[in-house]
Amino acid sequence: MSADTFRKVDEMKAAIEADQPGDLQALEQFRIKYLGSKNVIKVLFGEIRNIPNEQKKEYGQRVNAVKEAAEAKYNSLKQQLETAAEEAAVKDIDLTAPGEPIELGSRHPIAVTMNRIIRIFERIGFVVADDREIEDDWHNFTAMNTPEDHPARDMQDTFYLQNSMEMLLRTHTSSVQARVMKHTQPPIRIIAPGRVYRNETVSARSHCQFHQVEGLYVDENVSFADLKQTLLYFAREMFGPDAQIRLRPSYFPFTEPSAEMDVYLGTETEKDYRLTKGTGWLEILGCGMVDPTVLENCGIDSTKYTGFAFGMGIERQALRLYDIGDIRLFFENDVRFLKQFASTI
Ligand code: 2NL
Repeated sequence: MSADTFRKVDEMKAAIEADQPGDLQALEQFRIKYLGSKNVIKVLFGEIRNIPNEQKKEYGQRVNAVKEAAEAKYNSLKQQLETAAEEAAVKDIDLTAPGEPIELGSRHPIAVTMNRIIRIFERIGFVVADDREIEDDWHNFTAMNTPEDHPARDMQDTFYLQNSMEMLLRTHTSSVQARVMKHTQPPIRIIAPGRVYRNETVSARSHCQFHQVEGLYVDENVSFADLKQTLLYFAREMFGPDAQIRLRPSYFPFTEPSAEMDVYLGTETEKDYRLTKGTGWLEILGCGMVDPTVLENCGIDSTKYTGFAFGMGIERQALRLYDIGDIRLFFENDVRFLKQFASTI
């Protein structure tokens, strides 16, 4: 009886030696058979209870040797077959074949225009600030001195989140600047570019989403003269060294005094004539001295510090820069439109 059982061990050893898996699939079958959770060697181990006590030790050692032989064979074959498979895969690659061309994309004209504006202000020390598009009522309106009954706060003009009148899609990037002022003491010199939203009927001239660059400079002794010279520098960088500007008195809840700035393009080209309605002057931004209430709202001592701020829309400038007739083209992601800007940086 026990000789029979010993013979089975020898047969198993011979079977393992004879088994020659030729590929990784066959090797996996080998593994399942001899090393898997229900392997055939376990049956041999189970037989140990039928072996007379004086032979148990030898029997156990021989079955162990079979198990180790199976493991060793599996490990060396695995390495061999994997290497062979890798070599076979590489052998079929034609290293002389021409590569797949990578299609070059292009920057969106709004991004190009916005980056140009950012670079101009970066050269005089402004740093980009960025924050969320879904804002709370406080950062978008209250901090900016916009009273409860101001039309901007109306459901008709602002997108509120369905479950809360406290949360909305920001209507300007002033909210970003309010956040910076809350956690930074002057000097502050930032620009806040980004997407903003207003509940407007979409047409060729206006859209419910658009882009803005706002700027803010707060320090001791910041004056309206600093504002004017900063904006003149910007106009000359953006529109050429001969650009002229004019400031017209205006009103914003967050600045006092406030102004709107026009740039002189002239009326020589048909395009400039049309764009400026025959006046030669193009309105490009709103600006003013930051209202002391806004500074105080954001934790800045208005008896010690003053500041100027400005805000401009990007779409109108991009329309002019590229002579585009319809603002909706910016938001339709039509590649036939976007491809035309492939050569811009
Ligand atoms: C416009 C006018 C403006 C500002 C934006 C601003 C920001 C802070 C404090 C005070 Cl944190 N003001 N921003 C000031 C004046 C005008 O934008 O027509 N934008 C398209």
